[in-house]
Amino acid sequence: MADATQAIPSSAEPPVRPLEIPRLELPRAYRTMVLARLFDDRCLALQRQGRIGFYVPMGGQEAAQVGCTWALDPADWLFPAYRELGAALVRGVPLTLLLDQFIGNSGDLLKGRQMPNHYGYPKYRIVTGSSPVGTQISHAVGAAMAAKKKGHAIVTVPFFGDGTTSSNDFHAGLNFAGVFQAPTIFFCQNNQWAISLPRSRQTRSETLADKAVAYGIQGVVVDGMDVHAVYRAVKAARDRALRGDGPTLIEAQVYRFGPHSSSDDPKRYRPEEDLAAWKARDPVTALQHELLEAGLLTAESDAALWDAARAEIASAIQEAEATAPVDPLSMFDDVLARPTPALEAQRAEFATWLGQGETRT
Ligand SMILES: Cc1ncc(C[n+]2csc(CCOP(=O)(O)OP(=O)(O)O)c2C)c(N)n1
Ligand SMILES: [Mg+2]
Repeated sequence: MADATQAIPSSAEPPVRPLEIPRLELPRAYRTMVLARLFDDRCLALQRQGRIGFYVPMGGQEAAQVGCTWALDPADWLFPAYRELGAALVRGVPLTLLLDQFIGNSGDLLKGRQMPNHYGYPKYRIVTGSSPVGTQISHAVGAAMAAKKKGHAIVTVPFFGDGTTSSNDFHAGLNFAGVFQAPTIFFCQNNQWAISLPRSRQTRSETLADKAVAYGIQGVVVDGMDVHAVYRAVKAARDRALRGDGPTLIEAQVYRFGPHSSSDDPKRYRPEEDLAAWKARDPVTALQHELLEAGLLTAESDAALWDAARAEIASAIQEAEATAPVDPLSMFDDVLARPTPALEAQRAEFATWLGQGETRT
C-alpha cells in the first residue's frame, strides 16, 4: 500500500476564496433558510394530519446547515444523518422530490423502501441518510480516501449530532481520518439533545470539539446560530483539507427547536426556559434583521419572499400528493440480477393477490 500519509497531488488547486459569504449571495442564503423553516414546519404538520408517516424536524439548525453547505463546492459529497433539510435545499433538491420520499410514492427514487427523511440523491452528491447513528462518518472517511487517491480535489462532509460523538463510528472514522489525513470535515451539530438525553449526560468533555485532540486533528467550536461563523469555519476547514493538512471536527452549537422526531414530545423532558432562551437567538430572524439593516432586504421584499416560499411549498405538496403510489410489485425488483424461480413464483402469487382487489382477505 502506498504511503497514504503523503499528500496526493490533486487534479486542481483549491480556489482561494474569501472567508465571508459574498454580499450578493446573502439574500439567496436567507431565502434558503426561510424555505427550510417553512417547509420543515409544514412537513411536521403533514405528519400530524396523517399525510406522511414520520418526520424529523430541523428548526433551529438552519444557519448551521445552510452556512456549512454554502461554504462547500457542489462536487463535495454530503453524508447526512436524518435532519439535514437545509443542506439538501442548498444543493437544490426540489421540494417535490423530497416529499415524494417522505410519502414514499412512485416519484421516490428509493421506491418507498427507506424511512422518511432518509433520502439520497447522487445527482446532488447526497448519500442516503443514515439511521444507525454514526455510520455515515466512516462512510464519509472512506469516500474521502478514495477521492484523495484519485486526485479529486473534493472533501466529504458527514453531518451528525452531539449524541453521535459517543458512537463507535465516530471513533473509527475520526481515528482513521487522523492517521491517513482524509479530506473530511466532520460537521457536528450540537443541538444539545440526543432524543431525551441532554448534552451534559453525553460526555464529560468540555466541548465536543475537544474530542479532536485525541485523534490529532483540528477541532473548532462555532456559533451555529450565526450563518457567517459557520461559513467561515467550514471554508477554512475545506481549504485546510485540500491543502493536505488533514480533517477538521467542527462543533456547531445550536438548539433543536422542535421534537426529536414526530414520535416524541420534548415537553416531557426539556425545560421550556432553555427553548425560549435559544429561540431569542433564532438564526432566521437574526439574518433577517441583518439584511434589513444592510439594505439587502426591505419589509416588502421580505414579505414577498416568505409568500413565494409558501406558494412553492403548497404547489410541491399538491404535486407530490397527486403522484401515484409505489407499485407494490416493485419490491421484487433490484435485489437479484436474475430472480430465482421461487421469487418469480412469489411475485406471480402476489400479483394475483393484488389483482383480487376488494375481495382479497
Ligand atoms: C446505533 C444507534 N443507537 C441508537 C439509535 C437511536 N437513536 C436515533 S437518533 C438518536 C439520537 C442521536 O442524537 P444526536 O447524535 O445528538 O443527533 P440529533 O438527533 O440530536 O440530531 C438515537 C440514540 C440509533 N439510531 N442508532
Ligand atoms: Mg443532538
